[in-house]
Amino acid sequence: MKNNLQHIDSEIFDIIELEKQRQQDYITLIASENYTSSAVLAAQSSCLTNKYAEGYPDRRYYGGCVEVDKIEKLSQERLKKLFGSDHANVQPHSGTNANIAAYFALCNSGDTILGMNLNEGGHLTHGSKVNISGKWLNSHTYGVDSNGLINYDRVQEIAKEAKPKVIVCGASAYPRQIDFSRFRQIADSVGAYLIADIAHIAGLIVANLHQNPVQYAHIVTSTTHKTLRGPRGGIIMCVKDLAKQIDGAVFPGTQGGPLMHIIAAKAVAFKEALQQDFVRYQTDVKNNAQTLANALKSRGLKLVSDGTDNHLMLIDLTQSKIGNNLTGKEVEDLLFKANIVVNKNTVPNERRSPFITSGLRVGTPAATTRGLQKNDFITIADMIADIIEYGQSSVQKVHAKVLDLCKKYPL
Ligand code: DSN
Repeated sequence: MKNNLQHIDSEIFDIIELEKQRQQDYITLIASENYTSSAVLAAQSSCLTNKYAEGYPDRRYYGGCVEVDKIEKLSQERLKKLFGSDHANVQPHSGTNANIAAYFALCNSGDTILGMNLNEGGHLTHGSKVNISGKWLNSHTYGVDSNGLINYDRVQEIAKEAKPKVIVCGASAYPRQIDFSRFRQIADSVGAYLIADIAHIAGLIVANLHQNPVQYAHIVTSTTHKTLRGPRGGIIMCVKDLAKQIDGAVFPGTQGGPLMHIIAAKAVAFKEALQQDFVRYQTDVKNNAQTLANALKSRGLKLVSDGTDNHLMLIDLTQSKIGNNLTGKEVEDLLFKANIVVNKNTVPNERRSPFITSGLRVGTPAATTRGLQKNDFITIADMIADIIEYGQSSVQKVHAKVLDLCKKYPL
């Protein structure tokens, strides 16, 4: 029998079915994507989407919030437990919203912030001039050195000159550990607040595979759908003293009604992340990234910072021994034809536009969720290297191998 969606809107139903098949038939190596559990999906598509609940538990602007209050409280408590934080706000609709609210809590228009340069691994909301964080605030940036690493002494010098009110650390494309405690020392030395954006590495932090910034940063922001494997959304944690400011900056400062179905799905994801299995999964993510990185290097590909100690790596095509004339966009397109999905990415000292780029960002969280093992990641490295080395002529062969792999690991 046709299900309701199929009956009412077969156009949307059919496209969703096609996307389901695409997800089944492609290997996802986009470092920021993952597959949620069916429990998360169930909460996300529940009747909670029907409820308005502006405000916070026990302090709402609408009636009928008894049940959603319980959900938001559970979500907050689980999040606090997961990271050991004093205060949690689970309402941000996304990581971007979380960061904007964090600035809104601390800054006035025109205040100075210091964040990581977008081209060298940062995020749009860390002060990019095309984002509200770089337009509404006076943003300065730090980057990486010639080895692809954050040079903390240099960050200290820039902070001393810029005198920021806020330093933002965390990244979207940085393959190495981030020293949050050093960032806090730098922030303290110039009297700045420290915001740590852990969107990419949140899962690794939960599993104790990366330093936890909660004890160092005044505010910690994240998404919930990357390594954390929850629904699409954002979160903020902070020290007690800033709790009121953060809550006010999220609602009514920068958002209206919270998405209660998503807040429930976040709670489910936090419960899953509190299980021992989650630690095993994160350990696999990290080990698989190292396997992939080493195998790519052995084929002559150059990785920014020469490797990884988290879930992602950046291939620098300009420095690699193979595929030297290809751009990030060309390789992304060729890999897509072979059913491997990655994203082109700028590399340090990038000469090309963000639409073309000289690099690729590759990550293991989604494929690890799918169940791929160490040997599969060695195979994937060879497939990527074949595409880069032999171009179009290798696409058909790699495509057939990818389909075999996808069949072996159904979603
Ligand atoms: N777009 C995300 C990523 O891919 O890293 C960051 O917001």
